[in-house]
Amino acid sequence: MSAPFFPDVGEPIAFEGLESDNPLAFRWYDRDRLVGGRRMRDHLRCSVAYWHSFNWTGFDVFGAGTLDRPWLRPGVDPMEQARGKMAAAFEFLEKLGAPFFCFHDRDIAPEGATFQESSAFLHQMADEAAGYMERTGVGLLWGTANLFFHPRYAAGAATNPDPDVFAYAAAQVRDCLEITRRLGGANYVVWGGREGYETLLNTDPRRELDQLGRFLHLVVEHKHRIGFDGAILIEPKPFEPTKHQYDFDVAAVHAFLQRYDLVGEVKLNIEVNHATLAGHDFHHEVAAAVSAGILGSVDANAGDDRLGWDVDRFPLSVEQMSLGLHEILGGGGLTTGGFNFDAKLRRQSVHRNDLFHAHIGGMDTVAHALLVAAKMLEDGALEQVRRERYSGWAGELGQAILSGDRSLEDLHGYVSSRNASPQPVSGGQEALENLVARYVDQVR
Ligand code: XLS
Ligand code: NI
Ligand code: NI
Repeated sequence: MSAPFFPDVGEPIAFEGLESDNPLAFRWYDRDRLVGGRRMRDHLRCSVAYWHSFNWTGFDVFGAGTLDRPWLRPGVDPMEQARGKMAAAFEFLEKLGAPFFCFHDRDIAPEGATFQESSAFLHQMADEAAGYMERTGVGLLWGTANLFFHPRYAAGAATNPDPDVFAYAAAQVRDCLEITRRLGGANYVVWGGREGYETLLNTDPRRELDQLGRFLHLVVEHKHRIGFDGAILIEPKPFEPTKHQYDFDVAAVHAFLQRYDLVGEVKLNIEVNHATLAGHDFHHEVAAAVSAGILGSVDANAGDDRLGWDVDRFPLSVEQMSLGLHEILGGGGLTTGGFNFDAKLRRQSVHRNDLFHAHIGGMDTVAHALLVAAKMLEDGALEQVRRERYSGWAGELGQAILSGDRSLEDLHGYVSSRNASPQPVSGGQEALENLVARYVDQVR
């Protein structure tokens, strides 16, 4: 087991443009191209998810691993395996030219026999990572603690009925936050995979939410204590693995942040397929977060129209990403956040090069979408329509209503005295959909 792990790719993946038929080149992702005065790479802040790309063998609930991943060979000392995995990861990151990666603590370091041993393993692997990051210039978009894999977390971490499990999770987060800070992480993510319930028959949701609120406060307090200047992000997901998760969607998390006085301290990491699972779409979730001022980052993947679980495909829909990016840019763009490909290969994509094809496709999709969104914004394509649509509210009646100057009684008088009969106006949806399609096709 030794480098190079990706011998078919010698040089970093280059931008070759739309004329290129080289499958190992970017057609849209032109990292230094200026888009609205900002480099494409700085707009998108693309990131590779360590867990799916380097830690997953292709196993699923019905079958064993399929992928060619020599660094995951069983029967090797776990720390030696972790080092091999990291060598493979940074070779890939450097050759792909992605500026960031993301990890769970248990992706980069194995769980030891005791908490202390796990903690020591994690700190050793963080030292290794620091060396690779220094040499390659790759940054850390976010770190996170895996609070869902180990059997101790079967009934949740912060929402567990046993306070000892809460304490264990807190201790794990304390270590992970610490190494995220040390590695210059731009964010720290909390995904509550088992913060929910399987049945209400044995669950006290009020108590569990209070526990979750307390947990988040501990994370925020510690962040300030150690001087971590990244953002704390919650990642909404409605269910899976549990039947119901408290962080259901953007609206539910926003209400949670308000209820526990965490607005201003915690933002959101929105995942495309989690939006779909919640019965929304990505566009909706991003718009909800931008309008509430709580957008942090994006996990860019896609679901499958016919599968109701988190399939985590690499994103291919330029339209979907363009609409999300249009909201993001309209809200001022990403600051600490980025586009993390929380996406995995299909189980039959067994060749190591498939990892490159997948990420190239994902980065090209978001790059193309960025150009579409920026151009639509520059042209005011939707803004003008929206402004016009609400123009009545700038008039006397609209202003008086909004400023609280009209009672129900007043409005009754207003309508009956004029015998008013407002007429419907076209929402123009089809024309707007065609307009978006034209931008997708025409942007270069
Ligand atoms: C799972 C989540 C997970 C988080 C990180 O569905 O997307 O991968 O992003 O814990
Ligand atoms: Ni995710
Ligand atoms: Ni997910």
